Amino acid sequence: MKRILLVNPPIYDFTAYDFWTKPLGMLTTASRLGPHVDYTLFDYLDRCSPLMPISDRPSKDPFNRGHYHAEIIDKPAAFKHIPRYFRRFGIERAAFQQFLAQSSPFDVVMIQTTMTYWYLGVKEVIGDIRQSNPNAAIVLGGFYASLLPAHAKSLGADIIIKTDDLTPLDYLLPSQDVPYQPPRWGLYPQIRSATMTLTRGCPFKCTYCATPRICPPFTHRPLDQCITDLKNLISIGVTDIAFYDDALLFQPQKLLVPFLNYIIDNDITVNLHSPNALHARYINAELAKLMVRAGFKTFYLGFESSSESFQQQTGSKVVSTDLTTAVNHLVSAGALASSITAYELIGHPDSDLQQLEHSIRFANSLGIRVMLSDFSPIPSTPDGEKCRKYIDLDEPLNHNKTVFPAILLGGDKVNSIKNLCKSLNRSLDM
Ligand code: B12
Repeated sequence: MKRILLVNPPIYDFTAYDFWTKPLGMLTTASRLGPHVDYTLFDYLDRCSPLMPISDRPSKDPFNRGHYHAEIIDKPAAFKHIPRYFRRFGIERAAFQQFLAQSSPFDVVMIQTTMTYWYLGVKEVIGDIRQSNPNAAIVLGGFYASLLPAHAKSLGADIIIKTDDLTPLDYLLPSQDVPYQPPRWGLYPQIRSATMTLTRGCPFKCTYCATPRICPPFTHRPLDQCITDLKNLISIGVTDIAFYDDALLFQPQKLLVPFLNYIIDNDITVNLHSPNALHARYINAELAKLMVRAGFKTFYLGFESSSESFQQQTGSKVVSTDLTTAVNHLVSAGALASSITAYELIGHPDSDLQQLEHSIRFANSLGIRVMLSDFSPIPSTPDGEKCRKYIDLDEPLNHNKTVFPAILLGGDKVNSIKNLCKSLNRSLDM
C-alpha cells in the first residue's frame, strides 16, 4: 500500500483570512484514487489543529470563519515598494519539519495549490519534503498548477496535474474503477466547516475570470453524489458548509432545488454559505424562500459595478435592478439584510473610481454590506492580459490582489475607497 502525504501549504501574502478556505480539490482527488492508499493530511491552514498557534485575533464568528496565526516576514523583491507588512500565515514551519521527522517516509506527496500568487508557500513545502523524503514523488494540483504548469514544475515538483486529468499519476498509482467516494474530509481529526460543489465549471465567460480556461464545461453533479457528500459532512460534525461553485444558481431546478428540498425534508440542520458569489439575477421569491429554509445564513452576491457600460463589457453578470430584486426577495424570505454582502471589484483596468464609489453607495442604500474584491490579473484572461502594460504578468507574485489595485490606482486612492466602504458598512450597524 502506498503512503501518500496530502499537504495544504501555508500562505505568503499581505492578508489572509479563513473564509471557509479548504483544500477541496486535493481531498476530492484523493477519493478518486481509491481506498487502497494510506493517506496522511497536513493542513497548514487548519485552525482546529493542535499544531496551529493561537491567533492573536481570536474569532468570534458564529459560522467558523477566522484569523490565522501569522508572522511578519521579509518582502520578496517584487513587493519592496509596497508599504505594507508581508506575512506567512498558518502552522509554523518547524512543526511540519518535526512532523516529517516523525512520520516519514512517504511514497508520494500531493500538494494543493490555489492562488497563483501563493506559490511561495508551495515552494517552502517542496523544500522541506526534498530534505526529509528525497525519494518521494511530489505532485502538484489545483488552480496555480493547472494554469501555470511550467512555473509550478520549476519549483521542483515531479508531476503536475492539470485540472481533472490524473493520467500523469498512472505509473505511480494505477487508477482503479472505484464506486463514488466523498472527498476525504475524515482525514481531519476535528472539523467544523467544510466546502462542497453541486456543479463543475461555469456557463458564463466573464472577461476577468480564468474558469472558462481551466475548468471542464459546465455540468451539474449527480444528485446522489451531492447527498452522499452532505451526509458524510454531517456525520463527522460539520456545522457550516460553503459552496465553491462558480454558478450555483444556474438552472436551479436541475439540482439545487432538489438538494435543498432534501435538506428540508430530512430535517438536516446545517449553515450554508456562498463565499464564491451568487448571480443575483437568479434569486426569485421561490428560490429565496427555499434557500433560507434550507439553512443559508450568509449571502454573497456578485455585483461588480453599477455602471452599465462596465456590466456589458465584462459579461453582464449582474445589473443593478437584479441586485435590488434579489435583496428584496431574500429579506422577504426572512434573511437578515446584514447577512447579505455585495462584492464589488476594485482595481479592474476598465473600472473608474467614481463609478465604484457610486456602486458602493448604491448597494449600501439597499441596506446590505459591501466587500471590495481586489482585482487579481490572471494571465490568459482578456482582462488580465490588458495589465501587461503595468506589470510583469509572468511573475505570479504580481497577480496579488493587494498589489495590482495599488499599482493601478495608487495606495491612497485604494485606502480612501476602502475607508468609505468600511464607514458605510458600519453605518448599517447603528
Ligand atoms: C472557491 C474559490 C474561492 C474561495 C476560497 C478558495 C480557497 N480554497 O482558497 C473564496 C471565495 C474565498 C475565494 C477568494 C478569492 N478568489 Co477564488 N476561486 C474559487 C474557485 C471557484 C475555486 C475552485 C475550487 O476549489 N473548486 C472545487 C474543486 C473541487 O475543483 P477544482 O479546483 O477544479 O479542482 C479539480 C482539479 O483541479 C483537481 N485538483 C484540485 N486541487 C488539486 C490538488 C491536487 C494535489 C491534485 C492532485 C489535484 C487537484 O481535482 C479537482 C477535482 O477534479 C476558483 C475558480 C475555479 N473554478 O477554479 C476561484 C479562483 C481560484 N479565485 C480567484 C480569485 C481572483 C480570488 C480572489 C482574489 C477574489 C477577490 N478579489 O477577492 C479571492 C482571493 C482570496 C485571497 N485570500 O487571496 C481566481 C484565481 C486568482 C489567481 N491569481 O490565482 C480564480 C481562478 C477565479 C478567477 N477569477 O479566475 N476563491
